[in-house]
Amino acid sequence: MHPPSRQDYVSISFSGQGGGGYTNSKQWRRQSCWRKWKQLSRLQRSLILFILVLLFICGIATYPTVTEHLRDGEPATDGKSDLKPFILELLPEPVKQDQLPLPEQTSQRKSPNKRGPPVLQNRLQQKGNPSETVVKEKAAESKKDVEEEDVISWHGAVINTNQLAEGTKERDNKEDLPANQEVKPTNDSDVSGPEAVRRAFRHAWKGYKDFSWGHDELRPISKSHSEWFGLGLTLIDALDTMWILGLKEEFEEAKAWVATELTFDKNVDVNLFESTIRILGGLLSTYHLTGDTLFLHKAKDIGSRLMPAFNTPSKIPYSDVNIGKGTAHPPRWTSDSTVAEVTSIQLEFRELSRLTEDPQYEAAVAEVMNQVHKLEGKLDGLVPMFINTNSGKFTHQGIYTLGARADSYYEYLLKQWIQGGKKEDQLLEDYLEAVEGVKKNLLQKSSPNGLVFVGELSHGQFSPKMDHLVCFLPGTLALGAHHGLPSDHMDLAKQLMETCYQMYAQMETGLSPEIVHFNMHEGSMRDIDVKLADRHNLLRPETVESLFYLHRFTQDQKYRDWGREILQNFNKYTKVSSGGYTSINNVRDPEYPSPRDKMESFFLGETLKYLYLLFSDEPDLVSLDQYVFNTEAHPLPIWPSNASQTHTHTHLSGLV
Ligand code: DMJ
Repeated sequence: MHPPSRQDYVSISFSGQGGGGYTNSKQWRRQSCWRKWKQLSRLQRSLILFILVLLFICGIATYPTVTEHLRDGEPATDGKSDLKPFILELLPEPVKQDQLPLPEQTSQRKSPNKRGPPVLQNRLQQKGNPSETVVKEKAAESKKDVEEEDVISWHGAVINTNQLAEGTKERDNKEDLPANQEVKPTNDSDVSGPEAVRRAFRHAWKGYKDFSWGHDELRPISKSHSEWFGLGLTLIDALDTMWILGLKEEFEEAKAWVATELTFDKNVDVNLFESTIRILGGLLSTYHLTGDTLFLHKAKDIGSRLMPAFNTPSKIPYSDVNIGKGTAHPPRWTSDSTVAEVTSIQLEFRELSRLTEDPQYEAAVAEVMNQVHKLEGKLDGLVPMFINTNSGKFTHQGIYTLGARADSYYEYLLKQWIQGGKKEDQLLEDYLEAVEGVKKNLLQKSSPNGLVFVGELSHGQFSPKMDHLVCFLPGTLALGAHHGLPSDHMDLAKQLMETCYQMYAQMETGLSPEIVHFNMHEGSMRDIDVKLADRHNLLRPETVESLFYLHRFTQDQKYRDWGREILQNFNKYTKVSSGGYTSINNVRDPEYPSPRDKMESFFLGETLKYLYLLFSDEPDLVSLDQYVFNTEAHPLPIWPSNASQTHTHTHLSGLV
């Protein structure tokens, strides 16, 4: 006889309770509970039920998020239990730095321009998302999470001790105190105008120099850096800003790095659009401002290395290029490119052709514009968000937005027309038609205060959602009016400018979230709602960019006042004591805006540059009759009618 196996033993020991096994034991327990429940008197049962109901009500009453909704008269839809799945559905998990793919592997990081897989981006199609009203519960939760690891210095600036390398902990503890004392928030509001911007730039630059010199982006909280392309992105993006701000010393050290360290002969994947607007655009504009051919040579080098992107069946470029290998490819998940990306590289490539007298660059980007011009699938001049690199046709049709993935298509229609001396009628016609398309399909007014806003359309259904990215539009409309387009464009620009300002002013920190939703129902209590997943601020430039244009053309002081408020709030909530500024997670919580530990290169390339130009009294500093800014705020010359003049070497702010 063999000894009983483990299985035999289990089956024997449970067989008396109805068949054996874990499931049956559970069944047996349930039956016995039910029997006991039945044995209770009616009074006893009622008493137990009453206590359970009481406990449930107490639980609800002590849960602040829900009760605050009730107090506001809003449906309690963002209760804690369904919050997590809601956030997870909208946002990919924040990518930890050490989980990021190496630059050699891909350029497809989580881009601040939201060029990720469409499924993550198309919020229009997500039904039933609860609006955020008061979100203190969630903020408190995240605050608690981070507090366990961080030491708060002041006004939301946080030293994240957990993220520091072991070796640097001691040093930081000793050095933080003087750094904190050095930066006094009250002083920032004492200084206003261009000097305040110079000061902000120096502070941002200090962080970049100390902790991320030669790398792509500063991570100011952890005093480290992040790499996207591994090409010194912030340094290149900031070159012409330093020149315009008259920061000679900083400019010279950055130039020395470009001369001795910057090489594009690297096995890295870069995103065609991002590297065109930031690197090619930055180098070209610095060449024009300084006349230094170092920058032109570098521009030509990167420009020619980006050309393989256009080797596609349709000639609509791929999103990614390996600038070392000379190969290009679409993102991993699709053969589509983003419409804004393929139609917002034209200013730079056209200028490169003019300077080098090599027509290949201009020809490649003109082909894209000609194809997009003829494509079916537009709605009154409005374009879908995706285009296929094989067929050359629009995909994911039926969704129209002036925000992510479409925004700078409209901007570059107008700006190419201006760049080329207002001769290319097709560009102008497409732009004018699109502005009418916006008015007809996307423009609405909010309730109760009638803010004019640009919403989105999804398969005929209007959504009152507006990205902060859309705030480029007031500036672009005003620029068009300045160059002779209908004056009602200027009227609309002013109305939208007010709305973009309100997106800041109505938040508790005075800083705009990434996305807002406008209320349109009569009797609404407030104009603007913000969803939980949209409360972050990435130090974006679009609103201050438009303020610059509006002030330049109207000289209305209020635009400077609004810009000053915004700068003060950047200083208050995003400035990190040891150097740099950080994007934040929650513009609705002034107590704890929750730093994200990233200073995007466009903060130096765009945001601070436009603020400086807004405040500067230097007449026509970077004249809008001589220059057109690319979508990353790099000024490129408007082509003179005399084609032999190839650069507009301008000595600005006393720099030679
Ligand atoms: C920048 O890279 C450019 O302005 C782009 O057109 C949009 N996004 C960022 C800034 O928000």
